[in-house]
Amino acid sequence: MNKIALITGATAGIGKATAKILANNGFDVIITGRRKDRLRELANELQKETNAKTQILSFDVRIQKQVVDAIDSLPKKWQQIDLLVNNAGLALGFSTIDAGETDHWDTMIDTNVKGLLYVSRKIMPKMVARKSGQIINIASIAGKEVYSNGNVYCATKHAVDAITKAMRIDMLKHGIKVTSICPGMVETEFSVVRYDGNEEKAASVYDGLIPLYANDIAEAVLFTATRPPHVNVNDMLIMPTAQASAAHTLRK
Ligand code: NDP
Ligand code: 8X3
Repeated sequence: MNKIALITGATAGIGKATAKILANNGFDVIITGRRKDRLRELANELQKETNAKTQILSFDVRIQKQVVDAIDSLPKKWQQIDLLVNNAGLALGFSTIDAGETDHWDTMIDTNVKGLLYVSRKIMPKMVARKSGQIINIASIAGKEVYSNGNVYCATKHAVDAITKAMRIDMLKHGIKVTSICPGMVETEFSVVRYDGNEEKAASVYDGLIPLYANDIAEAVLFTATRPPHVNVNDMLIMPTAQASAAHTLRK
Protein backbone atom coordinates (compact mmCIF):
# COMPACT_ATOMS: atom_id res chain seq x y z
CA MET A 1 0.00 0.00 0.00
CA ASN A 2 1.23 3.50 -0.85
CA LYS A 3 2.21 5.94 1.87
CA ILE A 4 -0.21 8.82 2.38
CA ALA A 5 1.03 12.41 2.13
CA LEU A 6 -0.95 15.53 3.04
CA ILE A 7 0.31 18.72 1.42
CA THR A 8 -0.96 22.13 2.49
CA GLY A 9 -1.07 24.85 -0.15
CA ALA A 10 -1.23 22.43 -3.09
CA THR A 11 -3.16 24.84 -5.33
CA ALA A 12 -0.01 26.62 -6.55
CA GLY A 13 3.76 26.82 -6.57
CA ILE A 14 5.84 24.58 -4.34
CA GLY A 15 2.86 22.70 -2.87
CA LYS A 16 1.45 21.83 -6.28
CA ALA A 17 4.83 20.66 -7.58
CA THR A 18 5.29 18.62 -4.40
CA ALA A 19 1.90 16.93 -4.80
CA LYS A 20 2.82 16.00 -8.37
CA ILE A 21 6.26 14.63 -7.59
CA LEU A 22 4.99 12.59 -4.63
CA ALA A 23 2.08 11.24 -6.68
CA ASN A 24 4.56 10.19 -9.35
CA ASN A 25 6.73 8.43 -6.81
CA GLY A 26 4.50 6.05 -4.92
CA PHE A 27 2.55 8.30 -2.55
CA ASP A 28 -1.21 8.73 -2.38
CA VAL A 29 -1.87 12.41 -1.81
CA ILE A 30 -4.28 14.59 0.11
CA ILE A 31 -4.15 17.94 -1.63
CA THR A 32 -5.35 20.95 0.33
CA GLY A 33 -5.82 24.70 -0.05
CA ARG A 34 -8.64 27.22 -0.18
CA ARG A 35 -9.22 27.24 -3.97
CA LYS A 36 -11.37 24.18 -4.57
CA ASP A 37 -11.47 24.60 -8.38
CA ARG A 38 -7.70 24.34 -8.52
CA LEU A 39 -7.70 21.30 -6.24
CA ARG A 40 -10.23 19.60 -8.57
CA GLU A 41 -8.10 20.43 -11.61
CA LEU A 42 -4.98 19.03 -9.95
CA ALA A 43 -6.81 15.89 -8.80
CA ASN A 44 -7.97 15.28 -12.39
CA GLU A 45 -4.45 15.76 -13.68
CA LEU A 46 -3.01 13.35 -11.10
CA GLN A 47 -5.70 10.79 -11.87
CA LYS A 48 -4.83 10.89 -15.59
CA GLU A 49 -1.08 11.01 -15.26
CA THR A 50 -0.21 8.92 -12.19
CA ASN A 51 -1.28 5.79 -10.34
CA ALA A 52 -1.79 7.73 -7.11
CA LYS A 53 -5.07 7.92 -5.27
CA THR A 54 -6.10 11.46 -4.37
CA GLN A 55 -8.30 13.21 -1.83
CA ILE A 56 -9.21 16.89 -1.92
CA LEU A 57 -9.66 18.95 1.24
CA SER A 58 -10.52 22.61 0.95
CA PHE A 59 -9.88 24.60 4.13
CA ASP A 60 -8.22 27.72 5.44
CA VAL A 61 -5.27 26.82 7.67
CA ARG A 62 -5.96 29.93 9.78
CA ILE A 63 -9.29 28.58 11.02
CA GLN A 64 -8.73 25.75 13.45
CA LYS A 65 -12.28 24.40 13.20
CA GLN A 66 -11.97 24.11 9.43
CA VAL A 67 -8.66 22.27 9.82
CA VAL A 68 -10.12 19.80 12.33
CA ASP A 69 -13.40 19.24 10.45
CA ALA A 70 -11.62 18.76 7.13
CA ILE A 71 -9.24 16.12 8.44
CA ASP A 72 -12.03 14.39 10.40
CA SER A 73 -14.03 14.18 7.16
CA LEU A 74 -11.41 11.94 5.53
CA PRO A 75 -12.18 8.23 5.24
CA LYS A 76 -10.61 6.43 8.23
CA LYS A 77 -7.69 4.89 6.33
CA TRP A 78 -6.77 8.27 4.83
CA GLN A 79 -6.47 9.69 8.34
CA GLN A 80 -3.31 7.57 8.84
CA ILE A 81 -1.09 10.24 7.31
CA ASP A 82 2.54 9.15 6.85
CA LEU A 83 3.93 12.45 5.56
CA LEU A 84 2.75 15.97 6.33
CA VAL A 85 4.18 18.74 4.18
CA ASN A 86 3.45 22.08 5.86
CA ASN A 87 3.81 24.35 2.86
CA ALA A 88 0.88 26.82 2.90
CA GLY A 89 2.20 30.29 3.53
CA LEU A 90 2.63 33.78 2.19
CA ALA A 91 4.28 37.15 2.45
CA LEU A 92 2.19 40.32 2.27
CA GLY A 93 3.72 43.73 1.65
CA PHE A 94 7.29 44.98 1.60
CA SER A 95 7.65 48.03 3.81
CA THR A 96 9.69 49.09 6.79
CA ILE A 97 8.29 47.95 10.10
CA ASP A 98 7.18 51.41 11.25
CA ALA A 99 4.93 51.63 8.19
CA GLY A 100 3.77 48.01 8.03
CA GLU A 101 0.09 47.20 7.61
CA THR A 102 -1.10 45.41 10.70
CA ASP A 103 -3.66 43.42 8.65
CA HIS A 104 -0.72 42.00 6.70
CA TRP A 105 1.05 41.10 9.93
CA ASP A 106 -2.04 39.32 11.26
CA THR A 107 -2.51 37.32 8.06
CA MET A 108 1.15 36.25 7.86
CA ILE A 109 1.30 35.25 11.52
CA ASP A 110 -2.06 33.46 11.35
CA THR A 111 -1.13 31.55 8.19
CA ASN A 112 2.59 30.85 8.44
CA VAL A 113 2.78 30.20 12.17
CA LYS A 114 -0.64 29.44 13.66
CA GLY A 115 -1.90 27.62 10.54
CA LEU A 116 1.14 25.35 10.51
CA LEU A 117 0.59 24.65 14.20
CA TYR A 118 -3.14 23.89 13.80
CA VAL A 119 -2.53 21.41 10.97
CA SER A 120 0.36 19.75 12.79
CA ARG A 121 -1.55 19.56 16.08
CA LYS A 122 -4.38 17.73 14.32
CA ILE A 123 -2.17 15.23 12.48
CA MET A 124 0.65 14.54 14.95
CA PRO A 125 -1.30 12.52 17.57
CA LYS A 126 -2.05 9.74 15.06
CA MET A 127 1.63 9.64 14.08
CA VAL A 128 2.56 9.49 17.76
CA ALA A 129 0.10 6.63 18.36
CA ARG A 130 1.62 4.68 15.42
CA LYS A 131 5.17 5.70 16.38
CA SER A 132 5.81 6.55 12.76
CA GLY A 133 5.55 9.54 10.48
CA GLN A 134 7.36 12.46 8.92
CA ILE A 135 6.79 16.20 8.90
CA ILE A 136 8.45 18.52 6.40
CA ASN A 137 8.04 22.23 7.05
CA ILE A 138 8.67 24.64 4.20
CA ALA A 139 10.55 27.44 5.94
CA SER A 140 12.77 29.93 4.08
CA ILE A 141 16.08 31.77 3.83
CA ALA A 142 13.90 34.40 5.54
CA GLY A 143 13.90 32.13 8.59
CA LYS A 144 17.70 32.16 8.70
CA GLU A 145 18.36 35.83 7.92
CA VAL A 146 16.45 39.07 8.16
CA TYR A 147 16.42 41.48 5.21
CA SER A 148 15.26 45.09 4.69
CA ASN A 149 11.47 45.34 4.54
CA GLY A 150 11.11 41.63 5.30
CA ASN A 151 10.50 42.16 9.04
CA VAL A 152 7.29 40.30 9.96
CA TYR A 153 7.51 37.75 7.14
CA CYS A 154 11.06 36.95 8.33
CA ALA A 155 9.78 36.69 11.90
CA THR A 156 7.16 34.12 10.87
CA LYS A 157 9.78 32.02 9.08
CA HIS A 158 12.16 32.27 12.06
CA ALA A 159 9.21 30.93 14.06
CA VAL A 160 8.85 28.03 11.61
CA ASP A 161 12.56 27.31 12.12
CA ALA A 162 12.10 27.25 15.92
CA ILE A 163 8.93 25.16 15.71
CA THR A 164 10.71 22.65 13.46
CA LYS A 165 13.55 22.26 15.97
CA ALA A 166 11.08 21.94 18.85
CA MET A 167 9.02 19.35 16.96
CA ARG A 168 12.13 17.30 16.24
CA ILE A 169 13.01 17.19 19.94
CA ASP A 170 9.46 16.40 21.11
CA MET A 171 8.93 13.78 18.39
CA LEU A 172 12.30 12.07 18.94
CA LYS A 173 10.95 9.44 21.31
CA HIS A 174 8.15 8.60 18.90
CA GLY A 175 10.42 7.97 15.92
CA ILE A 176 8.86 10.77 13.90
CA LYS A 177 11.17 12.59 11.49
CA VAL A 178 11.00 16.38 11.25
CA THR A 179 12.68 18.52 8.61
CA SER A 180 12.79 22.10 7.47
CA ILE A 181 13.41 22.89 3.83
CA CYS A 182 14.44 26.50 3.42
CA PRO A 183 14.37 27.93 -0.10
CA GLY A 184 15.77 31.20 -1.39
CA MET A 185 13.91 32.90 -4.23
CA VAL A 186 11.46 30.59 -5.98
CA GLU A 187 9.40 31.94 -8.87
CA THR A 188 5.82 30.98 -8.00
CA GLU A 189 2.74 33.07 -7.22
CA PHE A 190 4.54 34.15 -4.03
CA SER A 191 5.57 37.62 -5.27
CA VAL A 192 2.23 38.25 -6.99
CA VAL A 193 0.58 37.63 -3.61
CA ARG A 194 3.17 39.73 -1.77
CA TYR A 195 2.57 42.69 -4.13
CA ASP A 196 -1.22 42.32 -4.05
CA GLY A 197 -1.63 41.11 -7.64
CA ASN A 198 0.84 43.54 -9.24
CA GLU A 199 2.30 41.17 -11.85
CA GLU A 200 4.87 43.67 -13.11
CA LYS A 201 6.31 44.33 -9.67
CA ALA A 202 6.26 40.61 -8.92
CA ALA A 203 8.17 39.77 -12.12
CA SER A 204 10.80 42.41 -11.31
CA VAL A 205 11.85 40.39 -8.24
CA TYR A 206 13.43 37.87 -10.63
CA ASP A 207 14.81 40.39 -13.15
CA GLY A 208 18.23 39.46 -14.50
CA LEU A 209 18.67 36.22 -12.59
CA ILE A 210 17.55 32.63 -12.76
CA PRO A 211 15.53 31.90 -9.62
CA LEU A 212 14.61 28.50 -8.28
CA TYR A 213 11.49 26.88 -9.66
CA ALA A 214 8.84 25.04 -7.64
CA ASN A 215 10.04 21.67 -8.86
CA ASP A 216 13.53 22.31 -7.46
CA ILE A 217 12.01 22.37 -3.99
CA ALA A 218 9.62 19.49 -4.71
CA GLU A 219 12.67 17.37 -5.58
CA ALA A 220 14.16 18.20 -2.17
CA VAL A 221 10.91 17.15 -0.50
CA LEU A 222 10.96 13.85 -2.40
CA PHE A 223 14.61 13.25 -1.47
CA THR A 224 13.83 13.93 2.19
CA ALA A 225 10.74 11.72 2.14
CA THR A 226 12.54 8.76 0.60
CA ARG A 227 15.56 8.42 2.91
CA PRO A 228 15.85 5.08 4.70
CA PRO A 229 14.36 4.84 8.22
CA HIS A 230 17.65 5.59 9.99
CA VAL A 231 18.34 8.82 8.06
CA ASN A 232 16.75 12.19 8.69
CA VAL A 233 17.43 15.43 6.87
CA ASN A 234 17.20 18.03 9.63
CA ASP A 235 17.51 21.20 7.61
CA MET A 236 18.08 22.00 3.96
CA LEU A 237 18.89 25.51 2.70
CA ILE A 238 18.50 25.71 -1.08
CA MET A 239 19.35 28.86 -3.00
CA PRO A 240 19.48 29.91 -6.63
CA THR A 241 23.11 29.94 -7.79
CA ALA A 242 22.61 33.67 -8.35
CA GLN A 243 21.63 34.32 -4.71
CA ALA A 244 24.33 34.08 -2.02
CA SER A 245 22.22 35.33 0.90
CA ALA A 246 18.83 36.95 1.41
CA ALA A 247 20.25 40.28 0.26
CA HIS A 248 23.06 39.30 -2.16
CA THR A 249 22.05 38.51 -5.70
CA LEU A 250 23.90 38.56 -9.00
CA ARG A 251 21.81 40.15 -11.76
CA LYS A 252 22.80 40.49 -15.39
P1 NDP B 1 2.32 30.36 -3.83
O1 NDP B 1 1.66 31.67 -3.59
O2 NDP B 1 2.55 29.93 -5.24
O3 NDP B 1 1.51 29.21 -3.07
C1 NDP B 1 1.07 29.39 -1.75
C2 NDP B 1 0.11 28.28 -1.35
O4 NDP B 1 -0.29 28.50 0.01
C3 NDP B 1 -1.15 28.27 -2.20
O5 NDP B 1 -1.44 26.94 -2.55
C4 NDP B 1 -2.20 28.82 -1.27
O6 NDP B 1 -3.47 28.19 -1.52
C5 NDP B 1 -1.69 28.36 0.11
N1 NDP B 1 -2.25 29.18 1.19
C6 NDP B 1 -2.00 30.49 1.45
N2 NDP B 1 -2.77 30.91 2.47
C7 NDP B 1 -3.51 29.84 2.86
C8 NDP B 1 -4.51 29.65 3.85
N3 NDP B 1 -4.89 30.64 4.67
N4 NDP B 1 -5.07 28.43 3.97
C9 NDP B 1 -4.70 27.41 3.16
N5 NDP B 1 -3.76 27.53 2.20
C10 NDP B 1 -3.19 28.75 2.05
O7 NDP B 1 3.71 30.42 -3.03
P2 NDP B 1 4.92 29.38 -2.86
O8 NDP B 1 4.61 28.09 -3.48
O9 NDP B 1 6.15 30.08 -3.24
O10 NDP B 1 4.93 29.25 -1.26
C11 NDP B 1 4.85 28.02 -0.58
C12 NDP B 1 5.64 28.12 0.72
O11 NDP B 1 7.02 28.33 0.41
C13 NDP B 1 5.25 29.28 1.63
O12 NDP B 1 5.26 28.84 2.96
C14 NDP B 1 6.36 30.31 1.40
O13 NDP B 1 6.53 31.15 2.51
C15 NDP B 1 7.53 29.39 1.20
N6 NDP B 1 8.68 29.96 0.51
C16 NDP B 1 8.54 30.52 -0.73
C17 NDP B 1 9.63 31.09 -1.36
C18 NDP B 1 9.52 31.78 -2.67
O14 NDP B 1 10.45 32.56 -3.01
N7 NDP B 1 8.48 31.55 -3.47
C19 NDP B 1 10.97 31.01 -0.76
C20 NDP B 1 10.99 30.40 0.55
C21 NDP B 1 9.89 29.88 1.13
P3 NDP B 1 -4.90 28.92 -1.57
O15 NDP B 1 -4.65 30.37 -1.88
O16 NDP B 1 -5.65 28.19 -2.62
O17 NDP B 1 -5.46 28.71 -0.21
C1 8X3 C 1 10.54 33.74 0.48
C2 8X3 C 1 11.83 34.18 -0.09
O1 8X3 C 1 13.02 36.23 -0.83
O2 8X3 C 1 11.18 36.62 0.68
O3 8X3 C 1 10.64 33.09 1.68
O4 8X3 C 1 13.22 35.63 1.49
S1 8X3 C 1 12.30 35.74 0.37
